[in-house]
Amino acid sequence: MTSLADRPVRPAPGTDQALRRGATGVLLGNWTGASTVPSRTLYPHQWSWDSAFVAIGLRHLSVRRAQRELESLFAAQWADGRVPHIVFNPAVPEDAYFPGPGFWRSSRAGHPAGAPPAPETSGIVQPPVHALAAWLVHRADPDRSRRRGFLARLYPRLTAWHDYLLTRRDLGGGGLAAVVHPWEPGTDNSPCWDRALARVEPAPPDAFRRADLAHGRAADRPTDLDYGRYVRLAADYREAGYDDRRAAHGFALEDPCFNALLIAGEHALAATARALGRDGTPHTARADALTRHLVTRLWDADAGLFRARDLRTDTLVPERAVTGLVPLIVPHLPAGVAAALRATLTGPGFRAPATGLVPSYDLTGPAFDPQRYWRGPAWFNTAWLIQRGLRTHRLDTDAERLRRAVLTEAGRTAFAEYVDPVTGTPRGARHFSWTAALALDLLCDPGTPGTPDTPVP
Ligand code: 9WN
Repeated sequence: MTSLADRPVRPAPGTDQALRRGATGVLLGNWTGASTVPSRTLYPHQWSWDSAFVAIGLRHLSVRRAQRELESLFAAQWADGRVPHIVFNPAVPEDAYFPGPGFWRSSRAGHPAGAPPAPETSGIVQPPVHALAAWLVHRADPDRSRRRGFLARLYPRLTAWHDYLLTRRDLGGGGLAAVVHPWEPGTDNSPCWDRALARVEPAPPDAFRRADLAHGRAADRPTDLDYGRYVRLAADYREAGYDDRRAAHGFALEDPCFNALLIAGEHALAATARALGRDGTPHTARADALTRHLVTRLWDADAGLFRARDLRTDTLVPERAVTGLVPLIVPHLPAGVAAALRATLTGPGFRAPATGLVPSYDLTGPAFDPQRYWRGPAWFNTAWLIQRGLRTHRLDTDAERLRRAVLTEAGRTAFAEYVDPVTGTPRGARHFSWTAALALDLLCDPGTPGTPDTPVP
């Protein structure tokens, strides 16, 4: 293991060697042998979009290990194409994380929907960052990737994953993928979900026991009432056999971040197909159609950002969140959209007093909370995505400012899970894997000024 830490990473000129060593140490410490836990304490299993972000950083340390990270996740893919949001490590005790494998019961309850007999997984999904991650891992060492047949093996799995989202999850019939649980967009406790969640009858408090409060401060984490609703939604889905055609889906929204990542993923699949000697145009066509639907259904020109659409009321949710800025990663936005997003990003709602990272929710919004999970704190993965988007649209000065903020804040906070945007205090877990991975990525791959940094070669 330690030999990896000693292996020379190709850092950009003038990089901070201590930061590099720190990030490497986090990724080595959180590696379990086949994948990386987000945090040894709070999240002791494998999470879906965490693994994709981790692979993007790991490729600078060990391409082989980055490949394994994604391969171990896709080994737990269901036959219907879904990639579960958690893959449980059987060696970890049931009570180390709630809800654990005993709650989800994927191998039995999910059997009709195509859950594998092993490993146990959750039944919901997370944002599709994987095709982009696989492409970036391939690009880190294309010869080695080809020798191992990495893309050739992953490509059918990635297309099945996107097919699932574009068919079973097009619950609004408008060509976008819907999320059916607040854990699916990855921004669990965002005020964007409040109204839809308020319609859900919470599970009684004595029906479950939270494990997160043993490791995280109650003021940082979701409330018990929200947890009761999370449990109810997940249990209802489980009772419907995780079958999207049977499930009532009391919570169904189209999230701009989730769908923007799907678009970036389709562009990455187009590049992947071409690298495999196949036709990339079906993926490009899909990406173009998705981009049109994203703009038609979720763009709010007056607010200068994308909003989530609640499919139960067929209305846009009024909340302004960082997820509405992430579509900057979409390469072909209509004229004026990227400039409007940049104006919102640098305006009073998202310019934080104590960090160069982007707050998860509008600083001036009614539900803003600087400490609580996705209701204000600034996260590193959204900053990474937005800096990539800024570069895609040749907004290099802003991109560089954000890249530097990721590096500074990752080092200053001991790779915190998130940061209070008002005081700069680190919050949540420390030695958090995607914070380390994405900082490492921006150290080693600062992007080329003036060049659109899209996944397409
Ligand atoms: C539920 C692992 C995950 C991230 C999510 C983040 C948090 C879990 C939790 O941790 O969610 O999936 O228990 O709160 O919100 O984005 O993937 O790091």
